[in-house]
Amino acid sequence: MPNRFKKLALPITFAAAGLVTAVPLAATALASPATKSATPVEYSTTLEALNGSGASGTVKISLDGSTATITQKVSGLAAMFGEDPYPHVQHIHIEGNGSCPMPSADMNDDGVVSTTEGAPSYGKIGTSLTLSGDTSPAAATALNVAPSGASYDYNRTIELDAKTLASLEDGSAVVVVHGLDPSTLSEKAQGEMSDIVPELPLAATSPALCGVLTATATAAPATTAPPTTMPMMAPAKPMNAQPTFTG
Ligand SMILES: [Cu+2]
Repeated sequence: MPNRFKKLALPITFAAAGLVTAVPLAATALASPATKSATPVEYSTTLEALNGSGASGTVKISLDGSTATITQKVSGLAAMFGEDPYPHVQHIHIEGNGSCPMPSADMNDDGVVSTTEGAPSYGKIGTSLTLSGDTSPAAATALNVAPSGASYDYNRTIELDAKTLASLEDGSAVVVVHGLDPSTLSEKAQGEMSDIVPELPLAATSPALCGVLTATATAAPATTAPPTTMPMMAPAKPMNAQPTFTG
């Protein structure tokens, strides 16, 4: 890279003044990726119940370049699927409206906003938040690597693809956790099969939690720490001296 830069810079030295401005531009372009990876960005969301699941949760994503450290806590989800802990497939959905669907998204009036019916709001699957292995959309309905049970903590560091990263940046990345307790569904919905996995009941794949990821903070670089602490320390002196002033 330095070699290429020298070759590029040489002809520019002989060029007209107008072209010289290309040098700082090129330098900025080379420097920016390093700056980006040195300053992790944090995204987070509060997961809200969908389809009357009564569940709740939080998700935090610390992003360093394309490496995402995901910290998620959920509770109140459907606990059992027959004899087994209920598997909850979960994803970062992308390229939708960057929102969670309203009950009015239920197009077939079965009382459930299915995964497909919610898609105009939260978009398609960008990343599968699995316990291990594949995190691509191909692993979207892999029940054996889905977190399970009514409550769980999910912690995993994964690589995000370009599409998911782009949606995080433009505010259209949405976390969706799937899997409803069938007994809470309407009679009509209880008799239906899943819109995305035909061999499963509708309840198994329908969304139970949803939250739009927003950039909450840029991890403070060490250089900004002193200015932040200085003003906080300054009022401490008058407060300590307060008895003298009031007396
Ligand atoms: Cu999903």
